[in-house]
Amino acid sequence: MPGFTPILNLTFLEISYIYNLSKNGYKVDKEKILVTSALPYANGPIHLGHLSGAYLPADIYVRYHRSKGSDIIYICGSDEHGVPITITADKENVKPQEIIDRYHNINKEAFNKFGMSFDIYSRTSLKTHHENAQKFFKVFHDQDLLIEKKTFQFYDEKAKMFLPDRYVEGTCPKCGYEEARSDECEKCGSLYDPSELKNPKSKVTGETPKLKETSHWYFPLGKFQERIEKYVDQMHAEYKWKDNVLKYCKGWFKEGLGDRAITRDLDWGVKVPLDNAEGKVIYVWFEAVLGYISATIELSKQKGEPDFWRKYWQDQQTKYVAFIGKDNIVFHTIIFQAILLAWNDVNDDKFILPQNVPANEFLNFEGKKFSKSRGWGIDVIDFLKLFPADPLRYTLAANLPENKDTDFYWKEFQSKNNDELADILGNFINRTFTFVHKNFDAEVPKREKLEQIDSEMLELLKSYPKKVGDLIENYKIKEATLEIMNLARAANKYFNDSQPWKTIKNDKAVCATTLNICLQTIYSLAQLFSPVIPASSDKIFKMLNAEPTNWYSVDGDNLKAGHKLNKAEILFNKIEDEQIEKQINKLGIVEGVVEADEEIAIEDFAKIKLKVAEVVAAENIKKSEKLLKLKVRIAEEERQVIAGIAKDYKPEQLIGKKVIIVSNLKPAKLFGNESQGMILAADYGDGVKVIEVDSSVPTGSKVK
Ligand code: B3M
Ligand code: ZN
Repeated sequence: MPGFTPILNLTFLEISYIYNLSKNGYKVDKEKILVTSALPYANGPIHLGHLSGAYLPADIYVRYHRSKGSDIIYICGSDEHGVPITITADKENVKPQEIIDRYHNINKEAFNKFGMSFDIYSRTSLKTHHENAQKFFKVFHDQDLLIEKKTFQFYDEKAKMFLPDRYVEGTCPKCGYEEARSDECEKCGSLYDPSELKNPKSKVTGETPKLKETSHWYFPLGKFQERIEKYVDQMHAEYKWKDNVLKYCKGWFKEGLGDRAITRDLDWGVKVPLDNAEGKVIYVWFEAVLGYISATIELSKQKGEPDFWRKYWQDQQTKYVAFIGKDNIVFHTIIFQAILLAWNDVNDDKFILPQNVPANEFLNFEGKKFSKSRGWGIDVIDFLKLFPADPLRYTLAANLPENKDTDFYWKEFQSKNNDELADILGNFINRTFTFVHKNFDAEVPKREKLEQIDSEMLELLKSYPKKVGDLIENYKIKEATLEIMNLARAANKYFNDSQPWKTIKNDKAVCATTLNICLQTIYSLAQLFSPVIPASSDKIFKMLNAEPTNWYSVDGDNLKAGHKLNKAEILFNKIEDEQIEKQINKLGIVEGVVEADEEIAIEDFAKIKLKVAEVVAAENIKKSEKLLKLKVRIAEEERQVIAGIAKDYKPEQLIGKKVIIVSNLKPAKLFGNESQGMILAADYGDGVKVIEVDSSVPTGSKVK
């Protein structure tokens, strides 16, 4: 097992390499760190849930470490093999290559726009990766580690093919879940032999598949169990693994690790590098984890430094952190370890193992799971066409599913942007800049005399880098984010309590001190927020006309008196209710698909009285862009209805139309006008259309 014990006999050079001294004398570790995020399948666009799981927390961690001066590389890329890809290709009737090219590019762009700072975003279809994965396979095969076994596997007679796991669905032999995969149950997490699956059905033809003989190579995971258990215990003892991750591993150990097939009968993937292996590829998970190494080798090639990757993967001083979502735990805590241990057993160039695997739980969307087919959720690439990345980064970071599943709500996104980024952070920066530009000629005023309130604020600033840094290093990134915003809150309070608008008149020295400290605080906020909202942080530095420094040199004394500031810029634009409502209304709408709704009884429906009405008058409502005031006639009766359709109709377009009204709705007041009913309209996300009734139907007719 590779050790993580520190080397004690260091030369002076090594010491200066490992430590660099920050400005204020803090000794800062110059750690060497390798970070990976799970390689997303290139079979569809990533959505917000992916970001919260394995990407944003890793990016914040990496950006923090760069700012601290750590020697860190961050590796990711597309996972381009396996059945998820071929299923998508089959559905669209195109070649897998077309699918991976499309989604690799879309996801790469989405990550880029989101501000992910990978050192490389590679892909497993590259030759570098195929060669690397085959090398591992070949070494294991040549060492007689792999076991060739004849097995029975599902075969679809009609499609004339062996069916990979995900092409077969049936009932889980352990828990009875009816949509279980051929060898793995999503519901209870158990793995079993495909022959144990009940009521199997082929997903290709819908037929019942037959078990047919084939042969595969198996990796003896069991041989490594003892060592992996010890490793997990040791890592947990030293680095405190997360409970969810630990629990998951223990469950696997209890079941006992057995032999796992690491080849498949498929033609899309990394070919098994043996003569007698026509039509067989390496199991996607076996090669995907090796994709992290391949991507780093690819990066080395790009740098023209072929051995660069070894400086991280094969230096026992490197700390390796693998960020993933909870559905990928076993592959990163057990299977990858076994592969690396098996390699290390027979080779001199030994790999390090992950020091931590901080898996996150899931992010849901407005109370439900993300589902493309039900139109529930939003892809990153689409989101970033509507709103900038930083408000999304901040909202997700403040709500990371670190210990339990969390939800993204559109309304919460709006309030995080408007009430926190704009009203707390943006406002503090804005009022400080306005004041300094007006009263101190856009220069950092001199700190002259410190009152208690000033010393306290400076103490707070000094304490922050370590406070936030410790949280990030312990993977408490959500808490770190909340703490940074707390500093902005404290800053506003400091501004208010110091009352510079008064002191400017009666004690200019005190006022100068206040504003000096406010500007130092802005500097601190720019640096502390830089991992979370990097683009905004850049803007703030630009406004300050200053450069970032080492994380641990941020101490309330970063701007010299007399330093000239630039003009203030708008950092965060407010998000209007309508922008949010439009998105909420789009949820659940999929063209060509009927959304599955909750059922109600006929009696429930009967409570709603619908009648035909004619619009006899219509006018705009002052100060409202959305509402129209209508007069409608229902038989002999006339009513006033306020309808939210002003964006789609001019008042005169409605007069004379026969519409449907909910006639027994409790009256409500909107913008001071009573509404005595509701007009039915179809909402298609980008607008509404009122439902019209044929003009021959008399008003007052019931709609049933
Ligand atoms: N592609 C699963 C996923 O995208 C898988 C991760 C591979 S990490 C080596 O969730
Ligand atoms: Zn099950």
